[in-house]
Amino acid sequence: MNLPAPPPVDPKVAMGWLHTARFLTTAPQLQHLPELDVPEIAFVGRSNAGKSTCINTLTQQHRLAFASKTPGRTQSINLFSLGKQGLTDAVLADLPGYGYAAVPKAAKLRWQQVMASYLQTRINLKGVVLMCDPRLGMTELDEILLDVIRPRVEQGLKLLVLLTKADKLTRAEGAKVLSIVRLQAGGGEVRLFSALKRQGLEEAGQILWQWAHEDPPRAAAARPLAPEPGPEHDDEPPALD
Ligand SMILES: Nc1nc2c(ncn2[C@@H]2O[C@H](COP(=O)(O)OP(=O)(O)O)[C@@H](O)[C@H]2O)c(=O)[nH]1
Ligand SMILES: [Mg+2]
Repeated sequence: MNLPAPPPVDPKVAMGWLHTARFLTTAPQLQHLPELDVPEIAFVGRSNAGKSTCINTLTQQHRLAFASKTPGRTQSINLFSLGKQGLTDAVLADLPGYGYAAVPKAAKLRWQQVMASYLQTRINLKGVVLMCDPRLGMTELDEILLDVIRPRVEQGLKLLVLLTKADKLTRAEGAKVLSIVRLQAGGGEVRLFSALKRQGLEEAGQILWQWAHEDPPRAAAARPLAPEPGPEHDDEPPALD
């Protein structure tokens, strides 16, 4: 049964939520990742696709994910917490970029394996944001990644493909690449995105907010800041209902 789509969240709410991002931890290997019971949203893409710039723009924190001119450098999974009043209700995971030619082959293969097992086994993974440079389109490595996550996407894992640096495309080029990648993204959403022009920014924020908030909050996640249960009040007036 298909439930009607909920109304989109106010973009101000979605962006305000993303702006709460703060560094949580860095994990050089999968076994170093903390077990979490809040929804996790992973950012993946080729080196130089604009992933760090995208994360920094969405979270409005210009050094959260290091945008760099030396691609292939980030070799760990970095987690960032999201949520108001210090309460973590979701986590962003910044995965190492792939496909950078100068990275030694053994290191490349190791990272492909780490990434694949992360995407296949991370229990609280709720959605994947795949960033692609639309001038390259979906590359072979992007396709491999989509194949890796396809079984989970069929079971409800969310997918958003962001075609980055859209400011470099004409309107016609943008429309064309959008229609091609929509066919390739089987079941995922696809949007044009430009950090430079802030194109598609709020819409991406709304999609991520929706992913993180469509299930009722888990009691365990909300516990740290929930008020202690007070003593029963015998003198309270009976409820008028
Ligand atoms: N024109 C343009 N360039 C961008 C945009 N986003 C990123 N870039 C550039 O693309 C290059 C790679 O960006 P970066 O975020 O480091 O990519 P990453 O390797 O995927 O993390 C940098 O030179 C950025 O300045 C964008 O929206 N528009
Ligand atoms: Mg980067």
